[in-house]
Amino acid sequence: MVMTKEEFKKELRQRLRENYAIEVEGAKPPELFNTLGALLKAKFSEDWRATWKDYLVGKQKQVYYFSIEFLPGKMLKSNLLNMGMLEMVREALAEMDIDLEELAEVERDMALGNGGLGRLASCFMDSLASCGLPGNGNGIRYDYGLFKQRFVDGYQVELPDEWLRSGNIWEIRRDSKAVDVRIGGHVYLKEVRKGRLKPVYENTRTLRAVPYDTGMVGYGNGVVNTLRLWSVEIPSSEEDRYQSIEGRRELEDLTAVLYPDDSNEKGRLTRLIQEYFFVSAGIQSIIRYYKRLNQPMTRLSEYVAIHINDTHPALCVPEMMRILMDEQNLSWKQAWDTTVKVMSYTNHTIMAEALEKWPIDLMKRTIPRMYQIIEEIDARYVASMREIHEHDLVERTRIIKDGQVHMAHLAIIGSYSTNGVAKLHSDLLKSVVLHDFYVIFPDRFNNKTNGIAQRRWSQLSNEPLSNVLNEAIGTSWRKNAADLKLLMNYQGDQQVLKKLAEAKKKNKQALAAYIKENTGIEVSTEAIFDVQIKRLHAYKRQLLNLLHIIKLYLDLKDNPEHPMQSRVFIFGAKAAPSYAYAKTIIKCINETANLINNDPDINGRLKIVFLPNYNVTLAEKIIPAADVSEQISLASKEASGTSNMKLMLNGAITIATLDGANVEIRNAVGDDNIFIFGLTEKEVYQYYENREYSSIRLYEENSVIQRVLNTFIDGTIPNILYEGREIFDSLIKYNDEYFLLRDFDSYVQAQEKINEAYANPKIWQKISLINTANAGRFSSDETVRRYAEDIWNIESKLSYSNKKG
Ligand code: 26W
Repeated sequence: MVMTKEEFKKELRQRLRENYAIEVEGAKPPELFNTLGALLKAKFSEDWRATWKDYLVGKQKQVYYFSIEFLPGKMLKSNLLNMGMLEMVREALAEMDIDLEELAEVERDMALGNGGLGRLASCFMDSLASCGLPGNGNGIRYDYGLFKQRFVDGYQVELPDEWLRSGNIWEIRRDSKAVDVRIGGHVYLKEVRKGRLKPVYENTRTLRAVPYDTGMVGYGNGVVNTLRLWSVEIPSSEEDRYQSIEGRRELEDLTAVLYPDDSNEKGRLTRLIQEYFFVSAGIQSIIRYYKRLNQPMTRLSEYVAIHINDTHPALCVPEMMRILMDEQNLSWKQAWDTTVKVMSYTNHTIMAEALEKWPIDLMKRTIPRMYQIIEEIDARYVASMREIHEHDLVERTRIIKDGQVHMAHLAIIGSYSTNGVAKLHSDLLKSVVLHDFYVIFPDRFNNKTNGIAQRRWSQLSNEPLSNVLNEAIGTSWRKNAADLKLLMNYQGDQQVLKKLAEAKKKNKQALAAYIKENTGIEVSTEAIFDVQIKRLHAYKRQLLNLLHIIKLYLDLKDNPEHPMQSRVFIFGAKAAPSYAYAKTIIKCINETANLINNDPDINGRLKIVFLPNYNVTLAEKIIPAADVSEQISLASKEASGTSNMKLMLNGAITIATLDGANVEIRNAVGDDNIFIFGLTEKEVYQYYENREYSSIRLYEENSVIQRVLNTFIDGTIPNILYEGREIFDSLIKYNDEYFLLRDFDSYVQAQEKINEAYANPKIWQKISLINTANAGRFSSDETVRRYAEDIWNIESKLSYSNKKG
């Protein structure tokens, strides 16, 4: 596949002439980017077709990863890296006075997700292809991605992300693969022959689902899998029904926008239609493909695995039942046994408000056939379980209750595997959140700790570090992240430690330049770059981070001579537009930043930088420059976290509660190489048990907390008259739901330990090395291999073809 520099230059010139009638000398970044993209797509399409053919001819079992969110970010450099062309193309372009980085800037972030769940899905797509595993993504092609964030007077303002305005070079529209999805209307069952009921639909609406395929290129292995994203259109059969523009827009708007909530289900009609739309389209296209294998439908699970990424695609269960019964004439039992053997489900959050529960009437009105089947699943579940389990347990676990359809219950009952995304989270699912289901289906519960695509999060975003690693331990880590462990042999090697420090400095200088350019704020690279990057949510406790900063500020105001390690606190965080409290915290952080950044007494020793529009590409700029990784959620609340793994891989040192995957990061590096503080999840649950948490008492007993909190209402922090009161009341009047005041002191102490460690570069750099060295286990290559082995029972193309011989 790989071409020589000369061949590349020749083809690029040729394509520019053909597509734009221009010479390379006259070409601008947008034309160059599109031409380069088209050239690469043409190159990997050979492998794409071959991969698809091998899977078909080999009748190889494939997994279909259903996710309502995917967050690939930019793909140019990732495709170049995985095609083994990055260095060659960078040089070839340079020889034509073109800077590859400039072209990469042109590409719009593909931000079809909110945060952790969506990015994990994209890391998995990269790892499945790079491990040669037959894995496909199935989702929605939103016209508008996650909103763009701007700060106006410190407030978050949302702007539409029209990412498709200048087209998307990576996708292929597949008209021939379009399918119809039926919604609305009424459905009743008519006996067509003895004992065989068939649904009859009346005044339904038909949506045309058109797939757009994007190649998921594996790392240096010639494997190219498919990410299929569906877009809605008016079916030609119903053209006359949509004569008015608004009528047409109303339909086309169904998949226009990504819902920007990442932890609060809204129960909106359009969201429900979105969930059914990509599920039905996806399963129809899978069954169409499966028919080409000429195998009985009852053996579907031997060739197809469907993964339900959180509850958003849980309608996969009743939709598979509909197709197997209504279209493939299987009996209920045959259909059910087949469906359960095909489906597996991952839970990504324990937050009650995030668990989807759809009102019965909304579902009945919108997807009547689905509701009919869910009702039958629920009835048969209750009937079968009543024989073996006590009544209340069955009632608590049934799917339909108190007027709502509990989507998590549907996903668990309708699949053979339910996993959490970190050990602690999976244990909490079994012991607390889904304990009733664990009692009923103990064998279905398992853990699959999250991972990250180390190629993007080190090789692509941190070349200074990657070069030091290549020099010290060779390049095997690029293919096999576990080899990062070889770096442990250099924890005492001053040369390597020095080079690692220089790489970090280089990245800090690059970020400092970006901060200056985009915010006007001057930051010193001598300071600790302390980073908290994740969605804004009360349980993630960005507010606790702010309370600590205010404490440091007051200390310096009290005693400007006070020897303090200078720090730059870097925040990146979007708040769901309807999440008022989160937006209040953003305002308070920005106003505190104005106060501290411009206070002559502080004189630059403390800086707060809230970078707007945090997304994948900004993460790639911030993470390599980070010294400290803030993972400070209240124990038990963060299912896993993945920024913690990315920051660790890039040599940042973690200050963390024992929550989510932080526990496994601590196990990996040892207590000397991480700064742990705060309540454990057991202690948190104890407070829930004995209902003894009293923030007012903590406030009254702790003068430091008093001074810090009073800055929110005594005018010390300007321009937050309402917001300051809201924050103060949330902590004192409403008893501090996420125990910030309880963890404050130990957090401050852990931060002081960080100052001490940072004051000794040798110790600091050694700890940083140990974190990078032990980050290999958090590669998503590892994670998907475990899913493949333990859940999906799929094997890599390589091992499969060897076996088939
Ligand atoms: C219905 C609204 C909604 C939308 C998205 C509810 C919940 C979600 C996601 C499940 C939230 C999410 O992204 N969860 C994060 O998933 C990551 C990947 O597993 C974990 O690392 C994070 O801890 C978890 O918060």
